[in-house]
Amino acid sequence: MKKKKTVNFRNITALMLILLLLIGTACAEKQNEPKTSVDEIPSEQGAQNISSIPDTIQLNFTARDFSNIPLSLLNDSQIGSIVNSTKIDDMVTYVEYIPKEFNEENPEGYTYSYIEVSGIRYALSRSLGGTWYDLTKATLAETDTVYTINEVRGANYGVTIFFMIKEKTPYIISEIDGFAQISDIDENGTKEVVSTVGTVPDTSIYFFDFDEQTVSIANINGQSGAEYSMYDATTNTFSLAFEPNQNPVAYVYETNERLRADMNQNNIENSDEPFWAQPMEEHGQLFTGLNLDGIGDYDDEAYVSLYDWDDNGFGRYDASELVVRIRFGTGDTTAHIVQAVGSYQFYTAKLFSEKKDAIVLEVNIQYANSGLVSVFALDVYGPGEVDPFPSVVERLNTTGEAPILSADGEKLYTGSLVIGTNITDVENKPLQGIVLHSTGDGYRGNIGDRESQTIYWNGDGWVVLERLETKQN
Ligand SMILES: [Ca+2]
Ligand SMILES: [Ca+2]
Repeated sequence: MKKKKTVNFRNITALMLILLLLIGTACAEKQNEPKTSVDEIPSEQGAQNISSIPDTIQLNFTARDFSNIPLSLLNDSQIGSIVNSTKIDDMVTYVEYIPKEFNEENPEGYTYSYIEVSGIRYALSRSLGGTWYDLTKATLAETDTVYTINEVRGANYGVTIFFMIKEKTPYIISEIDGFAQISDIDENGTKEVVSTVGTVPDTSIYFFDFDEQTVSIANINGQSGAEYSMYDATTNTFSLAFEPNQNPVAYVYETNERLRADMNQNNIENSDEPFWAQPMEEHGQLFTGLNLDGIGDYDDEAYVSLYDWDDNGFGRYDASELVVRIRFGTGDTTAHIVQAVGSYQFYTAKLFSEKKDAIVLEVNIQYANSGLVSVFALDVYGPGEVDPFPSVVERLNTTGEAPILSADGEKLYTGSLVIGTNITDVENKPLQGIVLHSTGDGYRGNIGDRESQTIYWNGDGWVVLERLETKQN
C-alpha cells in the first residue's frame, strides 16, 4: 500500500497550533460536555488489548449547505498602514494592515487582514499574527479551489475560514472549528479536511461537494466511541484510543467512509507479544561501501542479521531467518529475508548489471557445520529503477526440493550444494558468474565437493558455462 510521506508546512504549523489552542477551543466549544481530566489522555506505556478494538468504524457524514456569506467590504478609511501584501493569484491579493485607530471593534494586539479582489477590498480576519495565519489557496479536486485563513475568536478559540470567489466576489462557504488540515486522506485524488479540537483531542473529517454546495462532516469520537482521536499527516493515519491508558490504535481512512485498523502499524506496538515469540538476534554484521543501486558509487550498506525463534537453542533451520536490511546512499531502505541457520558468506558481484552489484549469500542449512549450503542471488533495485520503491528480486534460491533448471532446461547442479561458493570473472563476458560446488548425483557417504559449475545470468535465466569434476574420493 502506498504511504503518503509528504509533510507540508501548513500541516506542521497546523499541528503546532492545534496543541497551542486546544485548551481555548475546548472551553469555547465543549462546555456542555462532561469534563475529562488530563490524566485520561492515553499513555504510550499503557496496556493494550488489540482484540477489544474495532477493526472498522463506519462513519456517517452529515451534509450542511455552504453558508455563502459574502465578505464585507472594507472602508479604506479604516486602513492605517500596510504591513505586507502577497499576491495569491491573478485575482486575489492578501494584505495585512494596521487599522487607522484602535477601538472596541479593532482592539490593539492583533494582526488585521483584508483581501483585494479585482481592485475591491474585503475585510478578512483578525488574528494573532505570524506566519501561521497566512491566506492559503488549496485545490480540493480538479478546479474546486478554496482559500483558507485561520482566525482567533474570543480568548483563544481557533477557527479555519473557507471562502471561494464567485463572479469576482468572495463568499465564506464554511467555518471549521480548530486549525484544519487539508489532506487527501483516502488517497483518491480529492482532498478532505481534518480538524482536531479539545484538551482530549477530538477529530472531525469534512469534505466539500461543490456541485451540491455542501460540506459534510463526521466526528470520529462521537461515532466510534473513541475517547481520543488525532490525525497524523506524516503517516496519513488516525490514532484512536477507546479507554484511558490505552495505546492509541492507528486507523487508515478508506474511500467508503470507513476507518480501518492498520495492523501493520499496530503490531509494532503490540505489547501482548510474549517473550518466546520475540526473535532473538543471534548475530548481526554491517557491510559498507556497496554499490547496489548504481547511484552515487559505493555509498550503499547492508546489515545482515540472523534471527532465531528457537527459544530452546537447538539452532533449527525452520526456526531461523537471515534478514538482509539495505540502506542506499539516497537514504531509502529495503529488506529481504532468507531461510538460514548459523553462519553464512556474503558476497557482492556484478551478476545482473555492469553498473551495480548483486548480493550473493551462501548460508549453512540443517546444521551449522554440515557443510550443506543454500545459495541466494539477490538483484537489488533502488527507488525508481523498476518501482517507485526499492525492491529485491531473488534470482537464485536453492532451498527448494525441485532441481533448478538453466535457461536451456538442464539442471544447474546435481546432488546437494556444499560450501565453497565463489564469484568469478568470465572471459569475454561483461558480467561475473557464480561457482557452485555440489556433491553430484548418486553420491553416498561423507558429504564432499565432487563437482563444480560456473553459472552465468544471460538476461533470461541462468546458463551453465562450465562443469568440472573437482574431487575423486
Ligand atoms: Ca480523498
Ligand atoms: Ca548507491
